[in-house]
Amino acid sequence: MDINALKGKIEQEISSVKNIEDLEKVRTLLLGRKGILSEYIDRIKTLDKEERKIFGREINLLKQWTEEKLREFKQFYEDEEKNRRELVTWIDISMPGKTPVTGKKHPITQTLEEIIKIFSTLGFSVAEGPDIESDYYNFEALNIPHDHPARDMQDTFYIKKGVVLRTHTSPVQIRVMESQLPPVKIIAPGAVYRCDSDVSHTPMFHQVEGLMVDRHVRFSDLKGILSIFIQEMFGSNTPLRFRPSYFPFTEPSAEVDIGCVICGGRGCRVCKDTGWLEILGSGMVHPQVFRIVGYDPEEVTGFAFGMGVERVAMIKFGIDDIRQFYYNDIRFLSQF
Ligand code: 2NM
Repeated sequence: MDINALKGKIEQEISSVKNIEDLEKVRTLLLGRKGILSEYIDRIKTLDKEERKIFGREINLLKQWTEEKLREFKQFYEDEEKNRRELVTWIDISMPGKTPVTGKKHPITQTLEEIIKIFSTLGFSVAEGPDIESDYYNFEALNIPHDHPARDMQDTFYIKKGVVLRTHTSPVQIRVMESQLPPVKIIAPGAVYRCDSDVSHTPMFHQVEGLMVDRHVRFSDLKGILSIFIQEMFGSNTPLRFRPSYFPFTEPSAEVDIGCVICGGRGCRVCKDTGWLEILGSGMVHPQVFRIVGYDPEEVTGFAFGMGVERVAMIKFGIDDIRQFYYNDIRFLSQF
């Protein structure tokens, strides 16, 4: 019996092991009941006494050596498997988390809410009314004459004779004045409709109008409230001016301009080289409007104003095409 040849064969088998499955196959092959070593052990019985003693010891040592080697290999593959598992499940707690994609409020909603917040702080409450209005509330009660261009089919969406989509939120204020006595201090935010469409007009847009009626309300109150609004909305260093204007429902009337936010007042395409941007219209409520709603113009006075929310948002965010707000392109909307 050639022990060295057997050892060579065992070493060769062990070195062919590549993984834990190979290892179990080789264990059976070498140490199994019908394995190579058993075969040799069985043959010891056939030897004479002296040889049996020598080979018995040699084979036994070889068996122990083989068991030890297979143990080492087993340990190696088990450690390797354990390391691999730890590698995949290891969590680096210093890694930044995955930020979930969240929706945002539409820039017009953001602007509208900011305007409402400022006037709420100044003591105005919010009033609302229907989008579909009668000719009476939209025009007649506002002292807008029958031949006024604003009533033209070209500007107003007529539902039928005497019924329109409101062209401003002023009818809300008429309804409030009809239903309650002064003092009144309200803003009327909401959608309005005009038959017009280009870079600065959409057929539906939003307005915030305001109204303050009480005894002794003066033009200086209008100036004070609107100056504070402009400073809150566009920054405390924003230049502003009150420019004489005309509306059928106010007398006197004034438009409020702010220094052009694009060119800083030097003159550019956006402000048409005037250095100023028109932000809102305003004035002292016309005595005729008060008579229509049943207020006594000898007892009370008031100021009113109105602004386009899209226009405010365009100036605040530097948008040059109003239609961008309504394409619903997420690449545009996600910037605000
Ligand atoms: C504006 C400009 C000036 C206005 C007037 C009234 C009411 F109902 F009191 F007569 N509401 N809103 C008004 C005044 C609106 O928008 C440019």
